[in-house]
Amino acid sequence: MAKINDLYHPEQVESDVQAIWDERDAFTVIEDDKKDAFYCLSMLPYPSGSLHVGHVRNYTIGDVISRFQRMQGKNVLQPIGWDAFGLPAENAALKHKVPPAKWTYENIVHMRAQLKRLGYSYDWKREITTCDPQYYRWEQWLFLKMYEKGLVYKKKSIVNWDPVDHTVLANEQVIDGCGWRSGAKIERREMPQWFLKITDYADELISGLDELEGWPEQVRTMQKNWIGRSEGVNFNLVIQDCPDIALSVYTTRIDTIMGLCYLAIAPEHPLAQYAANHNDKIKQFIKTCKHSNVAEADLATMEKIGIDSGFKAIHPLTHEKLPIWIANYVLMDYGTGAVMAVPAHDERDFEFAKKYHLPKKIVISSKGENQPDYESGAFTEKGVLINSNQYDGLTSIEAIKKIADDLIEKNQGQREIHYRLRDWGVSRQRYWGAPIPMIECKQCGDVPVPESALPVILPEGLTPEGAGSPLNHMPDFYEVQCPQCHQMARRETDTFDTFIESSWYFLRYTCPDQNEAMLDDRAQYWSPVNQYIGGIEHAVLHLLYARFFHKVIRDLGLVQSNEPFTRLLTQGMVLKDGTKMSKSKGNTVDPQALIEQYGADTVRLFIMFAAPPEQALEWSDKGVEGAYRYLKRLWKLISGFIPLTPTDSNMVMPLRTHLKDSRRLIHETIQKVTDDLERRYAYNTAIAALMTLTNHLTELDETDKNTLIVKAEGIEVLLKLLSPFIPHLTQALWAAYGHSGLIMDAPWPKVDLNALIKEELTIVIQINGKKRGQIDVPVQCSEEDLKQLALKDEKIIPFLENKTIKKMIVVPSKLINIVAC
Ligand code: ANZ
Ligand code: ZN
Repeated sequence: MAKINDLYHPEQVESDVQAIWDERDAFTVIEDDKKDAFYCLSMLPYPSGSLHVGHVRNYTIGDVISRFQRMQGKNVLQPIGWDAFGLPAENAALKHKVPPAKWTYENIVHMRAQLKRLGYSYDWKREITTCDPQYYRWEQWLFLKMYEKGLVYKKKSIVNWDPVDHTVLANEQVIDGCGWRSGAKIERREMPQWFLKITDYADELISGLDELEGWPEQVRTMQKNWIGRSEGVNFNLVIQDCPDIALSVYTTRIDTIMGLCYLAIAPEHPLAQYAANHNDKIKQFIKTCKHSNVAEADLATMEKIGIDSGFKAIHPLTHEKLPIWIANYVLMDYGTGAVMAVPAHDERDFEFAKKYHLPKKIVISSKGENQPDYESGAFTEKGVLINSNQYDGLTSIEAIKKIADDLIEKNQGQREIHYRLRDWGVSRQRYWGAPIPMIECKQCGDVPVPESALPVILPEGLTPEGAGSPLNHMPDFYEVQCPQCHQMARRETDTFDTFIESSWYFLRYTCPDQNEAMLDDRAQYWSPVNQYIGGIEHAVLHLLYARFFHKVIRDLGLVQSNEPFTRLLTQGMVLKDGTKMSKSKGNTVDPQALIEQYGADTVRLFIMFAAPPEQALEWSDKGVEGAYRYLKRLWKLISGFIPLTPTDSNMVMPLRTHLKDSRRLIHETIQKVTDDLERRYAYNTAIAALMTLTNHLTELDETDKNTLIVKAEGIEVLLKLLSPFIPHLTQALWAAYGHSGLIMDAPWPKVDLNALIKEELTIVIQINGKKRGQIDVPVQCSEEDLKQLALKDEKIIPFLENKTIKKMIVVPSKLINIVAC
């Protein structure tokens, strides 16, 4: 047996153990059909400079799961990489005048070292950096495949334009309607951009959610709401004196059609544009709308403004003439860009009608009563139709069907399904992203870059200076020959949204060295990811885009599964003094300093012990110290114990009761910890149970043979069960006990069911319902024996003096109640 220092020196222990892992290449994993694959993935970090506590939490959870599964005999893949494109690198470039590439790569070097210091069991041979052309060439390739399949199109769409800096801004760069650097009022500008048809998959993205039983319900609901499927009716209206422009509206409440009082159209609607040509006031109004960038979420609360277009539409059923208003609360890219306004039954229409003194007509009543009073606001619920001629008396549900049927029969409308989900605009007018592999030719139009010319490499040495992407000032980049007609043409200088890189990286980890194809058979072996771990902030966009890409890649025949992530764990925030840690609040904790002070194992243990993974974790310096003190005690217990040789380990039977209790505790702990790790994600209670076992084993200090044997068993179990949490300490002591293999490759302990059997039970004795004592009895003790034992108990006898026993009630294994008076 190697000599063990009886004091815990985490720095020494951790660097020694990490050297052993390196030497043995312990974290490299290869595909093996004889073993069950388990793919455990934590969301890849953005290389912002250094790890924050949230990262440490995310990655520790992932590492505990990976190590646990490995000890269960699974072939475990746990990779890591860098989400390396994005805006912060450009901002840093502006500030420090360094190219984004240099800043990014330097950050990666630092953060990689931090991850290694924490002892995470990543297969570093599979590391991915998304700004590496060998990575993004395959998403360019995928984009071309999607283009071939009709899943890509170009469309004019609105961007935030900074008129001073002459650049497009991301939404987060627009603060209170002004550019973050220039302070100039931001304009809405239309620019041609590339879109991916995620809406083609909208139905499957909803129905697939049912398959995802391993996801938090909350995340599934958020995705469902985001996709926002709605069923409604689209119908056409004739515009008086303007036969050339079509007006149709989309409504989910066709039952309110008799309450239609005016029409509202988006400022970008062709009719609004037409009206503007003849009217300066309207022109001016549309210009004002351009300045306010409306997100869909703000529609309800924004100030609603509008102007009468002067045109009138004919009601399809009553043939009444209705005014057509241009209104900022109608979105051009939802439905038809026009709304049938029903002020009595829609909040937005109500507010607008009130402001502009437009009429309202009540057509739905809650119980079929005649003149309900909806003065205070709109009545938006469904009910019974009134004031609706032949439809009076129908319920909303009946009317929605009947009126739709009637309109369809008269060829005036049709049923439609709409989604709130928009197609995914992937063009970014930014430098630090993957180039979009397209060329614009004056003769041929948009021409895809031929596959053989991939990757389109982003020049790395540039430093953006604020006035738009430097690619636009680089003819070497954008001047190219058209692949079709060989005339000079212009390469696309927009880059991909960085959500693209994170939409498929989990598949590329399975075969990162494959240079002939995007994916190979290994993707089939590993995917889908068995366990995905990351922040709730990615509940909608990242997870939705990744699901979309996975389905597209499936349809290309490259994987077979329908969904990318079988189980999902969303870890909670890390708080300090009850608020979210943030640089601006100055309440951050630097994990690096803690690792230097206490070692990686202490930090890992504290994080897993302080809270269940899905809940918020309140940071506590005292808690960190507590974890450290526990590890010192653990070290002392184990290093001070001399393990037995195998020939020595036969117990002398029978075992005394208290040693049976010890064995029972050991095996109950295995059972509890296994269940906590496998099913419940309850790492904190698993650690609490292991601390209890540690205390128990510390108190077991006799030196007779049986005690030593039981203690040896307990210590081995303790080391193994703790090893996913504190891999360094446990490996060091494992080796010191003479094991040549790694503890991470040791099999997870098995529960000895015999050890769980309780031989004695503690039974509470009550007299007239009050607890008066307790006795230990053999498990097989009969009811009759139990009654006799209770009556003879020393504590009980005095209570029964001069009393007659009426009856005795036994609750098996728990208590006996003596009724006496
Ligand atoms: C008449 C009506 C009466 C409506 C009523 C609601 C309540 P979802 O369910 O999200 O699909 N709408 C349609 N197109 C719009 C656009 N481009 N911009 C803003 N609003 C638009 O919502 C469909 C409802 O949103 C439609 O049903 C329409 O208002 C409005 F008592 O039509 B409704
Ligand atoms: Zn051409």
